[in-house]
Amino acid sequence: MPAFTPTSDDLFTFGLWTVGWQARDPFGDASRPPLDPVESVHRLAELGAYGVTFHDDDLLAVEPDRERAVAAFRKALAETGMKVPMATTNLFTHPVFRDGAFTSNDRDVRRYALRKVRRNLDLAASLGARTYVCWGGREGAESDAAKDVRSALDRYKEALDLLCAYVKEQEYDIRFAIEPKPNEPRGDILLPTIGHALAFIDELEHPEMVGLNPEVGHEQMAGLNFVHGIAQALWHGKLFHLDLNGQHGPRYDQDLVFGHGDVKSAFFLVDLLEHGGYEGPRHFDYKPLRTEDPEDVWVSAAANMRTYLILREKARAFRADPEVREALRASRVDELATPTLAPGETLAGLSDDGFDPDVAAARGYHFSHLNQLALEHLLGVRGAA
Ligand SMILES: [Mn+2]
Repeated sequence: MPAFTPTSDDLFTFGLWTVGWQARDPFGDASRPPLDPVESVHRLAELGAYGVTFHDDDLLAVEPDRERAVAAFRKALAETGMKVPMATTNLFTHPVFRDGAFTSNDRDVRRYALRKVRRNLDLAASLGARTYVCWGGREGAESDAAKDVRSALDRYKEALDLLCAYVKEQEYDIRFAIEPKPNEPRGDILLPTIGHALAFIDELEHPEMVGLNPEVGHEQMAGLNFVHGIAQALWHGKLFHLDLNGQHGPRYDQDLVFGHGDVKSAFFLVDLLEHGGYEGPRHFDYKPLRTEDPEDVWVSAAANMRTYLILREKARAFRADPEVREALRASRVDELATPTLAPGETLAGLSDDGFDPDVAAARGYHFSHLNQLALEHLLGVRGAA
């Protein structure tokens, strides 16, 4: 039995806002005291994480002076060897952003939002971050009368074009990653899914500098298949980063521990990430349950990484199982990789080769057997390593 003990080679990262969440919700006050980011860096390093990520405001959790807070954070990184592969801006907590940041109807707010991002981009670059996430949680509306969506998209594009131009001017090695979400906190959020964001990126001045940071729970809130979304993002070369967590279908954003929601989807997600060519950080964006005490927070942080490693082991065993390989062949999964026409063949010249649709229609695909094999690997009754 493998130990499932994470090391920095596994590239596990956590947002400071995850373990640091004080568990305020719309109905209740904080259930945990503020957590010093310095403690988070040390505790996560001890647990085997590779790095941390942050919003500008996360650094100020216990030290309101920005300069002192940044100095303490840098010291903790140096002491632990923890990396900062990604950073982002809080454009949602302060009431100034209640109608959005880049797409607020109020032009002064939009200008303030750009300055806030610019300042944290400078810090992110100095900490070695390569990805800058844009989650537009307040970019949206509750009333279709209140937001001209076409103008809002113009302003969204303006903001990203300006940010890309700034990064090029400063010669920062940073790319942007848009994080789609369908709703919450706004009634309807702009760029609600992976597909909407992919189409938007094509309209930008520097599309090569902008990709995605999809989150498990966000796509599942929209009733969508996260594994398919990630596969399409990979296909477009746009999976710059991702947020792993758990969700039980379309309801409020649960941010559960990775695997504590739809575990079968989590299994196929890990299988895809491990075999699909994604080499970036495995980033957890979860919230320790509100019921938990400060020590439980670290138990939940460790659970994310352990679950990922268990699923990675199970995905490997699934792929290595001779019966699975046979079932994949029987289901003709590999045949899909063969181009439909032969080299040199044209649609005009496509002959029927004696094809009988009734004979082909009689051939079963045997997907139930394949799915059951996956489930049995996941349940631990097959391929125990
Ligand atoms: Mn979430």
